[in-house]
Amino acid sequence: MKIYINGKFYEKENAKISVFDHGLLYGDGVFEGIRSYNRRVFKLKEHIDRLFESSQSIMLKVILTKEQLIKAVLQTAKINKLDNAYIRLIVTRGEGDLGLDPYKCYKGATIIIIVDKIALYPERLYREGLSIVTVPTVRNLPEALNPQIKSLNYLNNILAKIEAINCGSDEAIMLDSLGYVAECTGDNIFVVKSGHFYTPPQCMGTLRGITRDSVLEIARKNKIPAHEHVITRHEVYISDECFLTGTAAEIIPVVKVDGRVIGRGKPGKLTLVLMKKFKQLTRKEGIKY
Ligand code: PXG
Repeated sequence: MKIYINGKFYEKENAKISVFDHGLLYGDGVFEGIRSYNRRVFKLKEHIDRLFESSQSIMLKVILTKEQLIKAVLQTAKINKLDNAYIRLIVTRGEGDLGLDPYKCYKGATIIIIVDKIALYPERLYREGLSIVTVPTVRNLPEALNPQIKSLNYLNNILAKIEAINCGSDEAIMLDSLGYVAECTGDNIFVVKSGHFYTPPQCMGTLRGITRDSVLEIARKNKIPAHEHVITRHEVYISDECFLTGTAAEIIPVVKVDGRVIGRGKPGKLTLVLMKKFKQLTRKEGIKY
């Protein structure tokens, strides 16, 4: 496996950056999780745009231009000879001293790690559906650390994941500070009611997921009404179907929430149609390498 760091490729055991990098010391940096299918990087431009939005918001200078970053990702995918891959693009604040001040940092690292697969959930759960729970840890407040910023600081999500696992559950629903459904620890959430899709609006403390956008795009094309709307736990409990979306997870059905069986307790019809359409989309779109 060849890992890209600042324009050079290293074997895994030699791929190292400084312990003084604020990405490590403070989670000060941004990242993207990207996938490739059949030698095409899916929604690469969208991921790069979001990375730049995250870095703009935290005043982090990305050394490469968007075009150079796209090239670097494609080159990393090509050099590693993987047809299907999970690509982690990371930009750190760089080396500083043992103080918060980001203006003292230099040598920000641009890192691209690529692996042949990522299994967020066991394969069985794509057929059977997830059982998820609402957890006490509230999603970061947009006015504190906006979930739109895909930063290296994922403790908020990790705490929620710990709570879910401690309850014997596969995944957590995180609420926003008002008590509305925000998102899961690494996925966006959708419910289906009477043939309509609903997902929380991005302003309510959710990441604007690229898979979420793909689902909204598929819904539009297939004339499935889809709404970005606040969702309460009650609305999740009484939904006909529920599913999660994310680059790593792709689209995964949910069949139980806080002990309530959703629909018939099996992956829903529209969810299954959507999973098929999403698969088709991933096989035909993307930038070739
Ligand atoms: N919400 C959060 C908090 C995320 O971290 C999503 C939603 C879905 O966004 P995309 O753009 O991927 O549809 C994410 C993305 C991991 C992992 O290692 C997590 C994500 C992506 C890639 C890997 O758990 N989360």
